[in-house]
Amino acid sequence: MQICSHTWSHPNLKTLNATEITDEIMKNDVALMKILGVTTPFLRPPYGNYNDLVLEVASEQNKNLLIWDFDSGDSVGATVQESEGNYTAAINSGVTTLLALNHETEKTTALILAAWAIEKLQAANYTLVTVAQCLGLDPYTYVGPLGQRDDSWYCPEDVSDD
Ligand SMILES: *[C@@H]1O[C@H](CO)[C@@H](O)[C@H](O)[C@H]1NC(C)=O
Ligand SMILES: *[C@@H]1O[C@H](CO)[C@@H](O)[C@H](O)[C@H]1NC(C)=O
Ligand SMILES: CC(=O)N[C@H]1CO[C@H](CO)[C@@H](O)[C@@H]1O
Repeated sequence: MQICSHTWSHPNLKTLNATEITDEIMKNDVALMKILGVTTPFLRPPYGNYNDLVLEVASEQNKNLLIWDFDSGDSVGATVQESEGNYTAAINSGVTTLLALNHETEKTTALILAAWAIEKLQAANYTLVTVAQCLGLDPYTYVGPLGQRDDSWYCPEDVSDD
């Protein structure tokens, strides 16, 4: 497991200015530091959306952007069976690496699809690694003690769970 950033409130970063992008990155960094005691050098932009400004601000904030090259389809309505078909097609195509997009917020992904995919990929001799392991980079730029929950721990109600 490796925890990365996905921004604070899941916006389309292409629609934000530099200040707003910085705020989205920093707020989530503060939360990860409080909850887990880590700083991540990786960020997956919501919807996979980014532009030159996003790249520039991410770089200033010491973040590498992560993009997938395989989509299980779980967040856009694929059933478990359809997602399994997508994995099987990818495996059968002979690709040697897969950076797979899945959403644990989809209950069936967490409870059924993930276990199925792990078994199939391992049976096909894929080695499962974190992104950091794949790139030979450190998973975190800082690892320290967990924070203690206090009044500053809250979630705004408008945060999307996608
Ligand atoms: C960025 O957008 C925010 C909110 O729309 C606005 O208040 C702020 O002035 C903008 N900052 C810059 C530098 O354009
Ligand atoms: C996986 O690797 C093992 C050991 O090298 C080999 O026997 C097996 O045929 C491979 N399986 C596939 C599906 O390539
Ligand atoms: C992202 C992706 O490839 N999704 C496909 C998964 O499988 C379903 C059903 O075959 C397709 O409709 C999706 O396009």
